[in-house]
Amino acid sequence: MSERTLAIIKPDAVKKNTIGDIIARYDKAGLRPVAIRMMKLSKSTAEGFYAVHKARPFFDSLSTFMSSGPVVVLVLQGDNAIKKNRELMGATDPAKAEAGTIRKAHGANIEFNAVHGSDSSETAKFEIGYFFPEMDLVG
Ligand code: IDP
Ligand code: MG
Repeated sequence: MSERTLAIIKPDAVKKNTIGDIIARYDKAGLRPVAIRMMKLSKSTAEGFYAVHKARPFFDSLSTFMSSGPVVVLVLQGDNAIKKNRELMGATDPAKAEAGTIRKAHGANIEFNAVHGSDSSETAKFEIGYFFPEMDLVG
């Protein structure tokens, strides 16, 4: 079933010039961008995006990291896009991520881990709406 997921190429990956490599991986996996936006998040925008984690000890550090430099926010569409993107990304901790995954290739540690991907259809809906009005989705 075709569905949409939200991906973010995080500030660490943008700084390392890996935008092209990461988007090529989406292309090869059949995940088609239907919206792309490059932006620098304010700290409060990052906090709102990660509100589900606000009780976690890493929340402040994560929000600071996510607002530390430009990011690329994408909506990807394809069959089983949510699960497929999670598989492409690999485990949250790059040290535990499988070979061939984005986080294995470009993540430095459990915080600076290169990419975000929605983890369910409910979070995908919230996350897509957080960055894009419906009219900006071209697919
Ligand atoms: P996910 O990105 O694989 O879905 P989540 O548990 O949703 O992982 O965490 C969101 C983000 O918070 C992670 O991608 C990572 O950047 C950061 N993070 C997760 N766990 C930790 C931690 O234990 N220490 C520091 N940062 C963390
Ligand atoms: Mg998550």
